[in-house]
Amino acid sequence: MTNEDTMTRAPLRVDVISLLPGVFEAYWAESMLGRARAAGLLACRAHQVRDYTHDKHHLTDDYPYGGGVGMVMKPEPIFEAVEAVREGGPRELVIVMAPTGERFSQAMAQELADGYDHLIFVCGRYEAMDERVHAHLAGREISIGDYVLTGGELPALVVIDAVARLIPGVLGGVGAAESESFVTGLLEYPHYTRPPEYRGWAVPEVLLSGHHEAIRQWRREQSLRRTLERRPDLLATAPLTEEDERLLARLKAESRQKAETADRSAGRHDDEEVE
Ligand code: 4G1
Repeated sequence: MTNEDTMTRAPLRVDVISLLPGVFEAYWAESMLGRARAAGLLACRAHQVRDYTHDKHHLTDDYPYGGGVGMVMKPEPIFEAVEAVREGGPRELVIVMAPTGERFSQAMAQELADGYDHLIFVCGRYEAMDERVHAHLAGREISIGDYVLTGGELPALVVIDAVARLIPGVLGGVGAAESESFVTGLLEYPHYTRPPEYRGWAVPEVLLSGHHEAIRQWRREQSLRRTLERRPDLLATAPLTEEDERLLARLKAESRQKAETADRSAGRHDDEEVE
């Protein structure tokens, strides 16, 4: 038995500060996080930032100092909402979702799952949040990628989903976490289920053979082939066996040969470059 089988962890508490808390509640209610919540592994709550305003119009945004387009989220309701949910424990972290944050990754999801019992997410709307939120409230700033969005809600849901499924017991059963591409460091092999033929597209014969070693080899080759074609950058860090290295050398030689054959049929010779 391993430690992970016997050690229990504190349930993960997640609080979100947002102008659209209903978005979170809807997703949590429908997804498997609902079950994890019911099982007491996760305690998720979304809070309306507008509830922390004090003025009669419940204003959460204002004009930018210095002028310019768009509105800026006021700092006071955000600070007060975070202070209302904060307990101040050592395993608590305030995460501000922001396009200027660190790029989110599976490694970061693992760090958050392992390192904290209480995550507080702050989501922006409008053009931006007042800089004092970023400078003096954020324990960490995270971005899920470079594109323009209307708010930080979907990014926060992405991070919460990736972290929550790493909490032991949240995922329905074991195993899935093991073979995933981020664990092997390679892209995944293709998956098939019934029927064995659909619209003339057959499932690869080897998968129906019951020959476990042949299946393992086929899947590994598929993973390596796809990674070489689509994400060669991953090969620099993926843990590879000698068998993998031999297979990769063969696949690389194969693709070089293919390229040469294509060149010859296009009337090019040896080192000629293609525009
Ligand atoms: C400039 C994207 C602005 C967006 C440059 C990923 C995006 C939070 C994220 C924006 C947001 C780029 C994220 C932009 C996000 C204030 C409210 C910021 C929404 C806001 C590339 C709008 N990961 N975007 N600004 O989208 O919150 O976490």
